[in-house]
Amino acid sequence: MAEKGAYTFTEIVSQPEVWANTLAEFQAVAPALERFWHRQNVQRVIFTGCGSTYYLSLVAASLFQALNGIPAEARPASEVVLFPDLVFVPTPRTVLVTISRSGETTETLDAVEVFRARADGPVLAITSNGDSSLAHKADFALTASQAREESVAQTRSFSSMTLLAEALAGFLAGQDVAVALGPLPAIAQRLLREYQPLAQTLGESADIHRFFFLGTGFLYGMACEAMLKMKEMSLSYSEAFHTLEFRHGPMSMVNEHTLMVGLLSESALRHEVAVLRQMHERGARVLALAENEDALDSAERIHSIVLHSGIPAWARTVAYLPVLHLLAYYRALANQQNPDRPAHLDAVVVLKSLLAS
Ligand code: F1P
Repeated sequence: MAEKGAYTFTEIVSQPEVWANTLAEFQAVAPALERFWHRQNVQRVIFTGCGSTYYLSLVAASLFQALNGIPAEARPASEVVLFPDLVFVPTPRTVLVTISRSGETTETLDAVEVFRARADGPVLAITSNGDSSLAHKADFALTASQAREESVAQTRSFSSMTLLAEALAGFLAGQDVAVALGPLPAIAQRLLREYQPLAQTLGESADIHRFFFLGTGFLYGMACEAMLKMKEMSLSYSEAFHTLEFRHGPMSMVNEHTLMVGLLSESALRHEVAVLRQMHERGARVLALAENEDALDSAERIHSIVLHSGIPAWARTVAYLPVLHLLAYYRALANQQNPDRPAHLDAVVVLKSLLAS
């Protein structure tokens, strides 16, 4: 039997290589994607998935709308299925972008059926399983085939599918994807090497009992995914919030056994830093991830991860994640959990169809 967490660790540290392969896979289908998309006259985009891939949908929808100026939103697949009247309106030509590592999650497959019955538009899949039911049902599939995993919790599959969502949004907006996203594998490689000791130290800190992950804009969905990784792998108390929402109630949970993880943007930086400082004054430890080091001073209980990506904000979204994967991995080991096989969790949720009578 493999050593506890061996698959997860390998999958986390292989992200730079897998991202490079994923970008090449995207470039190979980009001309066909362009032909497919421009036949559609798209007026609205709905991104959907479950669990991690719902959080990915949040990231993807915000990036897509920001870059393309086309209304885009994220919905959990179960909500698409159970409350279609709250999702669909008859007029605008809509694309459903379904995201799933396995391509076999029942609710996501059901969402495709509901969409086909309700809306007149195509389905695009983002998946790491190009041979899945979802990929076969879709009108077009973007795959990250090198990102498949042995572990239950998604790490490199999530980040590689995020890369595909970034590439989709950037490419359709006329950006040069190779220029914008090409540096990401090297950036991830450097961050994993440079910050592995910090992730280990914080992950193993027995005095931290509560983890809060905060993000704004594109980074809110990433904060949610970092929260879920911590929860799934290590069974720790872990929550995610829009950064400024944290003051509106959740901050009552802050004490000296809290780690506040702030995924800092550039455009809202001073407001986000103000929240972290306030929680620091209440005794919390802080881990701030920012593009540049001038974001925070180095007070004793403040740790920072500096991205130095040099790429646009939308493109660097995925770069926040790999070190946070390591944080969850080390915390899981410290909590005597096996991150490869988290307790109470299946790699894919297969149910009787929600549409069955
Ligand atoms: C989605 C998902 C995961 C979660 C768990 C069950 O799977 O909800 O996010 O961690 O493992 O499945 P998928 O549709 O992306 O394959």
